[in-house]
Amino acid sequence: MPFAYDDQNIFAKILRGEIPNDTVLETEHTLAFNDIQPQAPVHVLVIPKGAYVCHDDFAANASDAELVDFMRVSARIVAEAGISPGDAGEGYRTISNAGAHGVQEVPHYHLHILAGRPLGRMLA
Ligand code: DGP
Repeated sequence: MPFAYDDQNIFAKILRGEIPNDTVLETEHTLAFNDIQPQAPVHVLVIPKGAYVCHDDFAANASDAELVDFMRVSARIVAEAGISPGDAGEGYRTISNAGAHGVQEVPHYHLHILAGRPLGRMLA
């Protein structure tokens, strides 16, 4: 069954410019902005500009160009924040919540990038 995308979700409104955001990086297919309720000193949300509900919708249905752009933007966020272990940074965590059990609040696919403090062990 195809995913049903609700174009009234808050990130769709951000993408349409109907509500403001604190943009970190924007490309042709991707927008990254600071989370309004940061859970760590670095808390950036990376979203595709296309209408995808969650990770598997995006991963299965986005074009190669959208997928590559999204991943490269996520890498640039990490690099520019200086948090990559490859650059001797302190590291970070990426999270993507999906659906009810994943406790996804906003039904537009997004990747959380969290860093800047020890994040603790968290698998659930
Ligand atoms: P979740 O869907 O549970 O993965 O989390 C959604 C995140 O989106 C949550 O950390 C708070 C953030 N958020 C919700 N509304 C807004 C908003 O209007 N602006 C920004 N920048 N972030 C928002």
